[in-house]
This record gives sequence, structure tokens and C-alpha cells, in this order.
Amino acid sequence: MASSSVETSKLMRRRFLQLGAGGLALAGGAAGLQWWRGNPWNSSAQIPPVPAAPTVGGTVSPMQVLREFDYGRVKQENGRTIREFEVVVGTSTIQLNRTTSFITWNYNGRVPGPTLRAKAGDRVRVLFLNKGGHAHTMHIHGMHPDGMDGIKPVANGKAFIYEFDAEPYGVHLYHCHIAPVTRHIGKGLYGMFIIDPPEGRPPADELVLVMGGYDVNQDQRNEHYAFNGLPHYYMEHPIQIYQNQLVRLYLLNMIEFDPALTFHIHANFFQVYPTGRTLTPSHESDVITMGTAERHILEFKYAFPGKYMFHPHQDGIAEAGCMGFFNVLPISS
Ligand SMILES: [Cu+2]
Repeated sequence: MASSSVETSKLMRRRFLQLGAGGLALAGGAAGLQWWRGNPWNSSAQIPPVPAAPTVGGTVSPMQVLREFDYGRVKQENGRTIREFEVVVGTSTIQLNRTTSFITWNYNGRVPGPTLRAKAGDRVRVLFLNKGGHAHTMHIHGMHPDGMDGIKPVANGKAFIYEFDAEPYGVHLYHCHIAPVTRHIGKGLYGMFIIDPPEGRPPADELVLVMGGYDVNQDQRNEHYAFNGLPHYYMEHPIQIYQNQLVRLYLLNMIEFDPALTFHIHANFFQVYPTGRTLTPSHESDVITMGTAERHILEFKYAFPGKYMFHPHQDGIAEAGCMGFFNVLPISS
């Protein structure tokens, strides 16, 4: 590493750590920063116009979570691509249904947290600031030295910089690792971390679905379940996709307390890329079993327009909020 770059990096770290120590708010985690949205290396898929996605229920709209990728601030240091992400832990109250509100602990004001995305071999730098009122961390799955493993508590009001190489490519996740971890995850401290293979993947309509549970009465069981944060959301607001368009679904199970569940799509089959660790599918199915923290890429196309359900086939979990529709729109000629 050239010394000037080392100095720049040190200065940046010092500035950030001072921000944390001084308790200055990085409002919402993203204010005043430029975030890269949309997929710069995958632009030729047909994606329906997405309906306006206002903040709902006290968190960001699941419709926003669905297609939003955070590519970080991109910079070059010594010929390497650095992706710098800013993540702030906070708390907010969300509305699970008309009568039930829930105080979340979250990353960047949303449950799930931002979908961080890098390419294999990039250097990832996460500027982590804890304003959540308790000690929290960011334990990011992947390969890295133990000092970057996110199990050492970061006290409230303090900052930490996680830095490591993005390896291996696949669909990964991050979550808080303070005990009891079930509680910290159950309160909302989790998110997806995608590492793209160096050669990329073919163009597709790319979607993110994160399955989560809510234990509102602290009985070590979930009373509510959700895709992308809010129970039943995609039943009322179906996900629009186009007929015959390849859909690439990045799917993550972050449900605590239930050891495993399945994911099923109606009237179709999907190709499975286990943990996103392959470039060719391992098999085809219409239902897949996932333990907590398991994740896969599923690819499919719908041949016929119409509305098709998706849900875990543990039907009680589905009916408690983890259920939605794809609305397949015809391609007009
Ligand atoms: Cu925590």
C-alpha cells in the first residue's frame, strides 16, 4: 500500500471514529451521502415501473427493500476498488398490523438493513456507528480475519470500521452478534450482503426477499412473520414482474426460534444456486428448505400472466404474515 493512501485511510478512520465518539448524528445513516442504487453491471432486464414506495409502518417500504442495492461509495486505492459503506444502528417503532407496534433495533433505519453489494475481490470498508442505545455489532458472513468478525461489542455511541476483502462470491448476510443473539436478530438487526462473481451474472430482474420473524411478547416464539420487514405486505402490494422475464431472487431466511422452514412458489419451478456459490444451478424445484441464516439464489420465469403466491410451506408461518403474490404482467407487443 502506498504511504499516501495509508495516510488518507488513517485520516478518514480518525474522522469517522471522532464522529462516533462525539456522538454526532449521521442522520438516518445516509443523509448527505451519495449512495449507488440500481445495478451498474446488470442493466438490460425488463423491470416493470415500481409503484411509489413511501415509508410505511415506521420502516422503509418492502417495495424499496425489494430492488434496492447499496453499492457503497466507490473509490480506487492502489489499483483496488474500495467500497465504503456507512451503517448506523438505531431504534424505531414499526407497525406490524393495525393493533401491534414493535420497537425495532435496526441498521440504517430499516428492517432488514441495507442490501450491501460488492464484487469478489473488492475491498469492503464498513463505517459502523452504534446509536442504538445498547452494545451492538455487525458480524458479516464471508471470509476475513478474526478482528473483522464482528463479535466484539461496540458500545452505544461508539464507532468501528470493519474492513476485509469481498470473498467468496455468493449470497451472504450480516447481523448483530451480541448475546442473546436471537433477541438482537429478532429485534431487526440483520441484512443481506451480496458478493457478485468477477464475471457477473446474466441480466435478470433481480429481487431481494428476506424472511424475518417478530417475537412481540418475548416468549421465544414468533407471533408475526414477514418478507422484507412488514407482515402481509406483498399480499396487498403484489410484486410486479414481466412474463417470460428471467427473475433472479436473492432469498435469505433470518427467522429465529423456528429451526427451519421452506420457500415455495406457485405454478412454477425455480433453478437453485445454493448460497449463490455457483454459476450453474444445482437442481430445480418448487420448494426449498432453509435453516436460519441459509440463503440461495433462485431463478425462474413465469410463462403465463396472472397472480401467483409465494410463501413458506409451513402454512401457519405463511398465514402469520410471510406470504405474498407475484403479479406477472403480460409483455405487450
Ligand atoms: Cu445487537
